[in-house]
Amino acid sequence: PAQDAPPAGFEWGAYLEKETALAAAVSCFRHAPLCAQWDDISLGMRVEVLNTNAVLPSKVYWIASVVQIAGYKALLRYEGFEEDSSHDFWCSLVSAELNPIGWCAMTSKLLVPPQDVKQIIPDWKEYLMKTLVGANTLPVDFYLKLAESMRTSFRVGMRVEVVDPKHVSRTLVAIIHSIKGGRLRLVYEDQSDAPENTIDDFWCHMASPLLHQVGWSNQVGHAIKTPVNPTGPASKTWRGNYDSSFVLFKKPRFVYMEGCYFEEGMKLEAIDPLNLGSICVATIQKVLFDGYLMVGIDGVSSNGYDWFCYHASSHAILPVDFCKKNNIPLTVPPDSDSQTFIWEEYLKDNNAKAAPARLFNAEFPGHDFSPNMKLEAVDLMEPRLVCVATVKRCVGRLLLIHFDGWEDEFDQWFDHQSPDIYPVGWCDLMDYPLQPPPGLVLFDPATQNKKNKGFTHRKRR
Ligand code: MLZ
Repeated sequence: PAQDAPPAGFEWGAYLEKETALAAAVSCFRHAPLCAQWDDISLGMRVEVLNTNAVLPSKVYWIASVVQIAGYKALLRYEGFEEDSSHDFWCSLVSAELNPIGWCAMTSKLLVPPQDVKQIIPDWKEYLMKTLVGANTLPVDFYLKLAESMRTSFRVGMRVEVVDPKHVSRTLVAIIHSIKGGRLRLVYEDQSDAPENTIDDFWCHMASPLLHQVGWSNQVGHAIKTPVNPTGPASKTWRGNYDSSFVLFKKPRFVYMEGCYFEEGMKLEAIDPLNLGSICVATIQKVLFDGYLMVGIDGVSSNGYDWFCYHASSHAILPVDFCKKNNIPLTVPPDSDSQTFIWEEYLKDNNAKAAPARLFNAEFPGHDFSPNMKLEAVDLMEPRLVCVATVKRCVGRLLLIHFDGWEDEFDQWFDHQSPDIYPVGWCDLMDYPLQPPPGLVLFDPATQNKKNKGFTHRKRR
């Protein structure tokens, strides 16, 4: 939609240079298109690209080498400029503007050296022969692989169940309205709470743990807001064409629920679903089927409306003392003092036991993220927004993500395999609007004119 047009002016290349920062590599993001192919992309690789340094009436091309890689973006230098970086330019490696060596010959395009180097090199043929020996180029099936990795079996019109952001302990039925880059715009079937002339919607990635097939809530014993009365006003109901079938959804890792397992009342540490930058003292409030758990943050409310469903294999739930061991400030209940909080005493005072550490998913294959790396990350409190962001801390598999230009209060913890973090250049590839750091671009209609359509954060606006 027009109102979501990216605010002109943000360029990753210039921004990275200004911040002297590196971008996390595409291969860090398991769900990102071409993740598995990224080993073939290397510095010094040669490509054929439009020559913008020419004064000819028709389009001509030239060979360039990759001098820097940042996510899906590359800094290119036309062949012939050698050590001269003054004409370097950033380009997307996945924009189809780059072609393998040999493409011009194959498609009868003209290769013409840039205006500014033409004079100094007398014999181009010989020059290229020398410089191209042993050089890599784009794999021939690069764009085919790209197209393949962007395919999805989700379809517009499918009905799904998704967490109710205004009431996170229950789900709602929603319809897939559109799909972009694997992110789904979901429109709730029941629009009776939507203000006049607006549509209540929600964005999430198709691999999001918040998304389920129709029937899931009943199957696992999760609360669901009863679908609207079908005789209600038609304008207040969105109708889907068909139910999402089970096969589309990534099944969480199997957990044994027999024997020693999570029990109601056990204490743990958990990422606060409504304040994703804090890890809190929490309690297992209910054990559902298929390994799902309802977790409540201690001391926030007692009505159960913000109990949150985490799977037992989720990396958002952690054993007691996780924060202490990792030097992370633990958020304690309002009537406790974080300076003096000791788990052992808290458990005794509350006559509760800690969930045994062996029940938590400790699988960690390792990752290549490190602090200060830049990426594009979803603001999960307003999941329509994909923002310019930085890895602030890495603690095991968890990443603390900072949104550039926003206060630390907006920081959020993500699992390194979260489907909501993307390489630099992902928005560009998907034609999805990227939220630049505020202040860097004068006017950003996407964040300034829209009301929050996501979760109600415990503290922030
Ligand atoms: N309504 C919020 C939007 C914040 C978006 C931040 N993303 C990192 C505000 O303007 O405060």
